Amino acid sequence: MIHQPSVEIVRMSTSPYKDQKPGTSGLRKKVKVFQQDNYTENFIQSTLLAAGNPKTLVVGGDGRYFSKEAINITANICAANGVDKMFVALDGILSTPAASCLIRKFGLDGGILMTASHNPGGPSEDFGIKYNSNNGGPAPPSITDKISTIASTLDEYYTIKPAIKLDLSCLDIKEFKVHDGITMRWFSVVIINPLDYYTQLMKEIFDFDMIKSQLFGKSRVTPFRMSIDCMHGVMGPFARRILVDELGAPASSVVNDIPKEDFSGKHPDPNLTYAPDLVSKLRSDPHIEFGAAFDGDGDRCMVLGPSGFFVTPSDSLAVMANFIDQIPYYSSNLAGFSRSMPTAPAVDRVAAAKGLKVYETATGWKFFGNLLDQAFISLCGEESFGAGSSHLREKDGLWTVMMWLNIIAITECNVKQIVIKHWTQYGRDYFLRYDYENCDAEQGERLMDHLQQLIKDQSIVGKRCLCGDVEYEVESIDNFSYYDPIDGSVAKDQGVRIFFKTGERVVFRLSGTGSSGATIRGYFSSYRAEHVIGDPEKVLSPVIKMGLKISKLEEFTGRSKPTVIT
Ligand code: VG1
Ligand code: CO
Repeated sequence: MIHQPSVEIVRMSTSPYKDQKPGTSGLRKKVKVFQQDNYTENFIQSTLLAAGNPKTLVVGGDGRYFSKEAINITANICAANGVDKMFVALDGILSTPAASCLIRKFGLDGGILMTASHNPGGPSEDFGIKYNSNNGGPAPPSITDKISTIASTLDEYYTIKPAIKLDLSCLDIKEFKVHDGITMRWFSVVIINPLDYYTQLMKEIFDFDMIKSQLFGKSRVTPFRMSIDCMHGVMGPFARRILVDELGAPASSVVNDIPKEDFSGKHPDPNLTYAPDLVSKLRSDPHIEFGAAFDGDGDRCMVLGPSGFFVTPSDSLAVMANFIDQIPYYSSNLAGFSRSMPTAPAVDRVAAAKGLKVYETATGWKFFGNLLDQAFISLCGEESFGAGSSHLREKDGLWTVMMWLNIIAITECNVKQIVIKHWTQYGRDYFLRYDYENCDAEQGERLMDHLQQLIKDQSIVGKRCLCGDVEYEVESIDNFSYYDPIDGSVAKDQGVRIFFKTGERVVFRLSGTGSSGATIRGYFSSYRAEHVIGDPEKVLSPVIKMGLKISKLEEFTGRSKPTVIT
């Protein structure tokens, strides 16, 4: 007979923390901050209250340090707060897209994800908690604002005694009798393997047999070689299952596939700076045709072609948009596309050619949720290595890989050929992002205040500046607001945009995913209908110079160089 332990609800007094304000994607702080007395308990209690006391949840995360403790804390608080059923991922390993998949598949009320995504992990690094709603997507600002409001005055939370300690290492169902002194209810915990459900979803979208035979079948003259770097994040088991077990790629195609609590001491951020091993592997072995790297929680993906040919995420989105109607899952009811404001508008050109609408949102996946739910869009993405579609409500790194493999299979071209052909047809949006990490919070504020002042007095509009032999004229400067066409909500001050008469654009905004200080992001773009083969640094050099001059970035930060260029 299964033992069904009895637990009792207890009320605990606590003191509020004033800093529990979710950023672009959840609450991210140093592990030590989450380890403070009741810090995690308070945040989970506030989240459950703000979310309207969900009854069914999925819980898991990117496997980083402190995840298991946080999952257990969450289980105890959920049991005491009226949750009936909690699905927990095996070993706590749940990619962000797989969480979205499970919420939608089982019709759950929401999900609690232990992730700080691309931020480093380990005892002295970052931890994070994010709430997803019943559509499978990140909670909208209406909920995240409520979480911080509740957290700022919270003086009690509810938990159970004796405390539950979950064994996450095997598939299991556990039922607990929860008493509050008067009544009794059941709380069940189901440990599941998310791989099965996610794989099934991928099979609904993609023709596995076709991709398998085109890329890994015997008819191919030279075997297709790829290298997929999981960066010791959550994606190892997912990539191995789908790419190796299902599609038949050689086992060596997937590397760094064991999830580690500290991502092996590295920064699980898939870009040219933080994934140098993959880049040099492709550069030194021209026979590897395709490369990809994921971030810690598996929603971001960097795509590389032969010899390390780099595909900007803005171009990757545009190429996927160009081919999406060749995939039956999408072609029958193709809707529009969407991109975050800082993302270069390459996808807009594809939409125009296909007669589809494009929506420009604020930064952060939560802004795509309504558009996807109302079927306004089929595909969306951000310049920060995230793309996704109507199949889920999160960006999805492995889906991005599958899209590219599908495009390679149907075109019989490599990544570089596909992208160059795209530029030849549509022109090229040269794009670079400069990140200035670890600035002081005041430095970031002073820069944004200065830009805000320029918006107020508008004196730079019409100003001309000679760079080399080209004269640039500022056409407009503003701070982007996103108006949600579905619920009418407005997200203000989402990034300062400076447009030039000749079409160039510079954007500055502060990151909302850091755990301390400030990261300033500068985004520079310029379109060329012709001259599509060129070095972005050279092409964008005048735009970057103007942007840095107008913003006085060096004066405010003392930085002459960014920490990361993507
Ligand atoms: C960054 C990216 C943004 C992305 C967010 C969450 O936000 O710019 O596009 O949605 O990270 O991605 P910010 O505010 O730091 O610029 V993830 O993969 O870290 O959840
Ligand atoms: Co992520």
